Amino acid sequence: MLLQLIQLVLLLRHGVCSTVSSKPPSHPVELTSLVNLFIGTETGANGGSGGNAFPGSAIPHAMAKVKLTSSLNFTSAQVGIDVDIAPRQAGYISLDGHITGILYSISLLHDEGTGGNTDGGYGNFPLFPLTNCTFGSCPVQLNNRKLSRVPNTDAASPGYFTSTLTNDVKIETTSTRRAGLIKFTYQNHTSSPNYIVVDLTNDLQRSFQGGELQYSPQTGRVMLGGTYLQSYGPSNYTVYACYDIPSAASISQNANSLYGTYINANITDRSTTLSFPYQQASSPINFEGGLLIKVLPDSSNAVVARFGVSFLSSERACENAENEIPSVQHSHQQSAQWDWNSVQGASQGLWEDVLQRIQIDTTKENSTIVELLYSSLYRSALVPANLTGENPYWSNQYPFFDALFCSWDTFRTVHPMLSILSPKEWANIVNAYVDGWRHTGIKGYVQGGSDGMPVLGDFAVKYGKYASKLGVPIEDLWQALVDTAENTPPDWYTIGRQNTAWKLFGYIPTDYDDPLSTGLETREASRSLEYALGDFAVRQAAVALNKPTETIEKYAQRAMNFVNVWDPNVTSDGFTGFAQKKLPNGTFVYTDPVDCSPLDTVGHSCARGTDNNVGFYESSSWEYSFFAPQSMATVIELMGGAQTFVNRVEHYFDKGYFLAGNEPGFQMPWNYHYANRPDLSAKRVRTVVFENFNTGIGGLPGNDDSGAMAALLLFHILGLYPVPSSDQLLIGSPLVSKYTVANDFFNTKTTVRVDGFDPTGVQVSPPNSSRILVESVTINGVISPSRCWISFEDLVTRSSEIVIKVTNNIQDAMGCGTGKTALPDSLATGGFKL
Ligand SMILES: *[C@@H]1O[C@H](CO)[C@@H](O)[C@H](O)[C@H]1NC(C)=O
Ligand SMILES: *[C@@H]1O[C@H](CO)[C@@H](O)[C@H](O)[C@H]1NC(C)=O
Ligand SMILES: *[C@@H]1O[C@H](CO)[C@@H](O)[C@H](O)[C@H]1NC(C)=O
Ligand SMILES: *[C@@H]1O[C@H](CO)[C@@H](O)[C@H](O)[C@H]1NC(C)=O
Ligand SMILES: *[C@@H]1O[C@H](CO)[C@@H](O)[C@H](O)[C@H]1NC(C)=O
Ligand SMILES: *[C@@H]1O[C@H](CO)[C@@H](O)[C@H](O)[C@H]1NC(C)=O
Ligand SMILES: *[C@@H]1O[C@H](CO)[C@@H](O)[C@H](O)[C@H]1NC(C)=O
Ligand SMILES: *[C@@H]1O[C@H](CO)[C@@H](O)[C@H](O)[C@H]1NC(C)=O
Ligand SMILES: *[C@@H]1O[C@H](CO)[C@@H](O)[C@H](O)[C@H]1NC(C)=O
Ligand SMILES: CC(=O)N[C@H]1CO[C@H](CO)[C@@H](O)[C@@H]1O
Repeated sequence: MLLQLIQLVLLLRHGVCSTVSSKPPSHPVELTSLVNLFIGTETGANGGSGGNAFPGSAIPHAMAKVKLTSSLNFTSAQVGIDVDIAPRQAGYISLDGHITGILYSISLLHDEGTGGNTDGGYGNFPLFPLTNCTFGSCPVQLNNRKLSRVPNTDAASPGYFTSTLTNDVKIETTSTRRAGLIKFTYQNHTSSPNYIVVDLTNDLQRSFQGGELQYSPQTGRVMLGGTYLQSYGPSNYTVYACYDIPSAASISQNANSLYGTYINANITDRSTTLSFPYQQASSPINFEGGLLIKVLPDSSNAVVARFGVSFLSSERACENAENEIPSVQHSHQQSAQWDWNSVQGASQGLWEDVLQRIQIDTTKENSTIVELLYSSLYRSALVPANLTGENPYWSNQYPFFDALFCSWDTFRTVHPMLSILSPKEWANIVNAYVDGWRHTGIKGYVQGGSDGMPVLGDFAVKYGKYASKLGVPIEDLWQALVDTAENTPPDWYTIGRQNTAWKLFGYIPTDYDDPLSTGLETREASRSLEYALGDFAVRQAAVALNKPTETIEKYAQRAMNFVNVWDPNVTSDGFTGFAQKKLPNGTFVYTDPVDCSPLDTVGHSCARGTDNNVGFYESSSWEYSFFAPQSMATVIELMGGAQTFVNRVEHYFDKGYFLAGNEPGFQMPWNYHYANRPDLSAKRVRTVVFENFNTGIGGLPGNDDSGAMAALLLFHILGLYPVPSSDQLLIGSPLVSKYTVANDFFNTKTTVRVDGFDPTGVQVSPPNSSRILVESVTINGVISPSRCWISFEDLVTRSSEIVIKVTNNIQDAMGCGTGKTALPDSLATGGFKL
């Protein structure tokens, strides 16, 4: 029943969005046509950007309308091609590389712009088109079948991907949430025998541990399932698929050489099953297995395969395919068995719906910025992916999402962007976080800290009052926060926090054996900083949800604990005072502030390694010492005052401690705001944007990190930066002259217009004559006392007209304004009022 409803919704949307005549009049340009899916697809080898972006077809995480089950690690169907050159975390890279399979990548931990195994992962159940070979000797194995792409044939738009192989087979893909269509056009091979390989064992990293394949020659249906390793960490997962290839069925009678399974090069004629019992295998496995089937292209030389995927069973995968892409009746052509245009049109319609939440005059604004804006908006809505109804762990009425593990990447920009543009989808995702807490005891997936906390705190602040309308049980959310802040799970390495130590010491001591729990004892300095922000999230939720004053006060105090890892005696490059690890007895342990920065010459292992040489997770003390967005005034004081702070930010950039692609540095170009120098932020944001982002395949400064980089660029373009778990957004001068943001929960539209917008400011280092400095911010006709921040309420909760007046006269733009509320809030100076 419910699944039928999804289909209805998709078809309905298709009816609205895919025909030219019914295009919404306010959007004469199809915004999907402005998305460049190849940004960030350059290889990470030889100094390339390695954005690991995924250009294949997918729908947004956020669109279908049915509620079913619940949360941990996975993704929806994403169809793309895979190449034989690593690194290739997303399977695809632009430029060279032979294609080894056309497949759907089903990610568990990551799916878009992530690190992990450089061979990639989740490239399950590849298909591959072969032509003009003799059945028994067709090159079915990965290294024998691989082929190059015809140059310049890769193309993609939201919901569609195509490429052509050097065997002249054109590939096209489109997809729904859990299903999709793959079309092979055997262009010059109408008279040659044509085949498709269905590969069971290869998953990019060759980590197959067991599984099954079953082919039904009467119907052309292939049902498969297998267990594979995740691309990161030791866990495995089991996934299922169902392929329908009717053009094989039409010739699949009992004749020889029409179908057969293979093991390595050995193809067994008319064998229909493969079965490998689960074996704890260390990859790569030493055999390959799959199915070879002969296909009969239709009158346009095409063969279409429909697939469904599931994490529950292969039968379920078939149901998903049937429900999301039903057969079309009375069809004469085989390839018209399914309505390709309807599927692609529906996907495009869903994307159009996401993209129109930011409206600009696409013909008037700088075309590079337009392309960056919509491409970023696209990528920031790919994940986390919606696996509602596919939870293999438990079942209840709550939604289930993957990629929550990447909260360390996404809490800073992806979730705040969702809070502005996609409240309903965000509520869904927040529900999945809360449900993860319900079922694993403690919410949050740990990287540097427990970064589900700022996400939940942010939701409480912005939507706490409206939570029931959004379907989020807000008291459960509150319990999830408190539980995560108070209780220590037996093993806090994967989930939760080391709260026993945190509460006992007010920091996470190094070289301390916790008597009650275990975990990886490392990165204690940055964990202390992150736990302080986590407690700030609880404080903010306590305020928003009218909790007792003592509760608010308790977490406010703990949010200030970041000062406990401040060692005033450490000096680096002439600057004094840095965050450091600390022993239980209070003695600091020295980490060179340069360690794990781009200038680190030692090459420490800076991620979650088992060593404990450095105190900081994936970043340096040079960078992390700035990390206390809840009380930047305190950081300024610790660093020796506003001028020293400004000098220190300048030095951080000039010396090269900044790495644009690393999350702890996201706020750095905006930090001048806190020292009353928004003029410097205006310049620095432009340098950061234009030195690190562009519309090329190398246009990302590193992994897209589940859309974190995309959402960051969006904020920079809009001239905004979100303060975590708060209703404040730092404001600067945007890179477009006017934009409107729409929110479909509050039914609001806020327009931000730049008075005096100056196109010469849209570059890496604008001349002094460029009007990029904010002179005033006027909200609904009233001049704001601050030109450094605006509130979520002004931008989202009500429809506003915001006018940012810009100037090139520094005298008119010096400082954040007058009065106590001019500077953005800090806890230590009485900010974030009750
Ligand atoms: C996830 O999918 C479910 C089931 O189709 C749907 O109800 C929900 O709205 C989706 N949520 C998002 C954020 O895509
Ligand atoms: C098919 O292969 C045969 C034998 O290798 C070759 O002679 C023929 O030209 C090929 N046909 C096509 C269309 O590629
Ligand atoms: C989710 O990923 C984490 C990190 O790899 C892993 O420890 C955990 O077991 C995974 N959970 C499931 C249910 O697979
Ligand atoms: C791998 O999969 C098997 C079979 O599903 C399961 O028994 C085993 O616990 C899994 N191992 C890990 C490390 O996830
Ligand atoms: C090929 O597979 C068949 C059926 O499994 C088997 O009987 C035969 O020995 C295999 N041949 C080789 C060369 O491995
Ligand atoms: C800093 O150095 C001074 C002088 O050596 C010493 O008295 C003080 O205890 C040190 N402070 C810390 C926090 O280690
Ligand atoms: C703290 O402990 C360390 C390591 O045990 C020791 O070297 C140091 O002297 C102690 N400091 C104080 C102040 O007791
Ligand atoms: C848009 O901005 C980019 C980046 O500064 C610049 O290179 C380009 O010339 C601008 N385009 C137009 C049409 O002004
Ligand atoms: C631009 O302004 C900066 C700072 O106000 C000043 O140092 C610099 O000399 C100016 N450049 C020019 C070309 O006027
Ligand atoms: C080698 C060859 O003949 N290639 C042709 C295959 O078919 C496509 C589409 O009809 C042509 O564009 C190619 O030239």
